[in-house]
Amino acid sequence: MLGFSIDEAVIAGHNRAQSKALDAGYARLCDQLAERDVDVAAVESRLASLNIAVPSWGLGTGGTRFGRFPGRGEPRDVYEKLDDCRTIWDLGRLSKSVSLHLPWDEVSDYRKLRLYGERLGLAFDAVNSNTFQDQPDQAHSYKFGSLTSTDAAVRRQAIEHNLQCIEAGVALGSRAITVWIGDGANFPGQQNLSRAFERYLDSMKDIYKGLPADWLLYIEHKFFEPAFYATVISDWGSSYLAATALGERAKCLVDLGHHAPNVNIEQIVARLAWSGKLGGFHFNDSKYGDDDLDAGSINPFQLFLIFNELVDAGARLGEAFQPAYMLDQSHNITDPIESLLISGEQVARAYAKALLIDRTALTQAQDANDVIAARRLLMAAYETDVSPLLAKARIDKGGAADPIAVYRDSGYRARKADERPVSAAGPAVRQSVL
Ligand code: AFD
Ligand code: MN
Ligand code: MN
Repeated sequence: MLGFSIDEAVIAGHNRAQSKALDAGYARLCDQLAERDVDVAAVESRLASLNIAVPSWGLGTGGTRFGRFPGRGEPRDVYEKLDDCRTIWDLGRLSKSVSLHLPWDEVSDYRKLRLYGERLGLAFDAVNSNTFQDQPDQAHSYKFGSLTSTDAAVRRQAIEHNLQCIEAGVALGSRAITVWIGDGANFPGQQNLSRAFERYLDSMKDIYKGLPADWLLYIEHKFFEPAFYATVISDWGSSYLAATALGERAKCLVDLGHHAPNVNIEQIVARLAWSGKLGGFHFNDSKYGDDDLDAGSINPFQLFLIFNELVDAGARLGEAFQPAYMLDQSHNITDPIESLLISGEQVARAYAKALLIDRTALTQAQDANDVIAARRLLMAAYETDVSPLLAKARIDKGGAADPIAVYRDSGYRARKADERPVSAAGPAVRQSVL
């Protein structure tokens, strides 16, 4: 594995060619920020420690229920996915960890996989379980639900799968499991809404018992699909109730695509942060539903407003507040590596802008009910072009000034197309994205 990779010297060469323009842009921005009394060094140190995990399932071309249009040179197994993660890390320096999905990434030896990841300088983020699809060798079907099934044997099978995910995660050095289920009802009357939730809690209690002491369990809610009438864990309220019933180490995970259009997601973030139950994010963007488009591609302002809440909560709650950041996207018509690079940068951009907000002045404006002043303070931060800060953060960590340009010039994908001839079975990809 690994094969072709982009040489450090190539990245350094690209950076050198742009260094004069970059330095000038950076100096201009620093002058501007100094006038606004922004502590640039503090912003830089926060940016330097940002990590946004890559979803293993986002490294192959995604699809919809209508079809999939695979690209050339896609990773064919989890090892090749790690090779691509390493490339994303080399260029963007924002995503040092990868979030695996079982059984899509199943291997016989997780310790060997861990060593391989470590050799590439990568770490393993939360493991994701999958009880929303049947696997060829499984005894019971999830057609009518998994953790909430009316059949105890089905529930037991789904619980065991989650416990096996934890076991694999322990071998990988992961510290969390994310549970998203597709369980629910398509028709009114199909399911007793209260009893389904009770069965969910019973099953999750068994999973929670199997959680190592230093692990977190993330509960991911989603308002619809594949269940179209009622999803068991449909919203942050259900997620919060479940996380509270389970205990301290159960937290809520917010996937940006899992809300009805127009829902005020930043307010949900504020509530969950306030209650101590905000576990983390799946970043993506959408226009209609769970579109799984690239983060920041449709509504970058919403992403900024979410980070405004996160920076605000971080200032109040201190070091203990460490939500996990992951991308969850389906790259149907773009090169996944390019989409993931751009998405990571969009998340970092939203964060950097939120760090520029003058919080003392904002609090004063809010307390004085000075609506326009408060808005202007937010806009002053949002309208600042932080590109020079982002580029500097990347370069300081050894990344590329312009990751996409280096990636394209390197011919990486064409080289991988030669190294990874497509087999008849094709790569494991996510199967159902609307
Ligand atoms: C599905 C869900 C959810 C989840 C992902 C991985 O909608 O976003 O995080 O699969 O299990 O698309
Ligand atoms: Mn998700
Ligand atoms: Mn989703």
